[in-house]
Amino acid sequence: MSTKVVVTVVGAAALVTVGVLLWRHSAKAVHAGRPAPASGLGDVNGDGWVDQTDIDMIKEAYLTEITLTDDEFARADCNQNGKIDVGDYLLAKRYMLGEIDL
Ligand SMILES: [Ca+2]
Ligand SMILES: [Ca+2]
Repeated sequence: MSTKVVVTVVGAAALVTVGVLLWRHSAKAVHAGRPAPASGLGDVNGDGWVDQTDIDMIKEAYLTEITLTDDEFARADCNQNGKIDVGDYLLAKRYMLGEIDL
């Protein structure tokens, strides 16, 4: 095997390794979140997870950029005071980070 072939093979292997590492990292990032509590609080979109998507929905609902359905509203109202506010945002975020339970 010539030096040129060896360098090419090693280079290709390195590229595949970097690609796999990047793929695994991005796959992990997609699943960042925490399984929803039995109450469903915080899991605004109802997919079984409290993740950044839910946090963003609470923020956007608070800023009146989106309108939630009745079910989404009930799950977004983490402090159960009948409105979407900063408290809901903080509770959902802290739940997602494992700091509290809902
Ligand atoms: Ca969710
Ligand atoms: Ca609330």
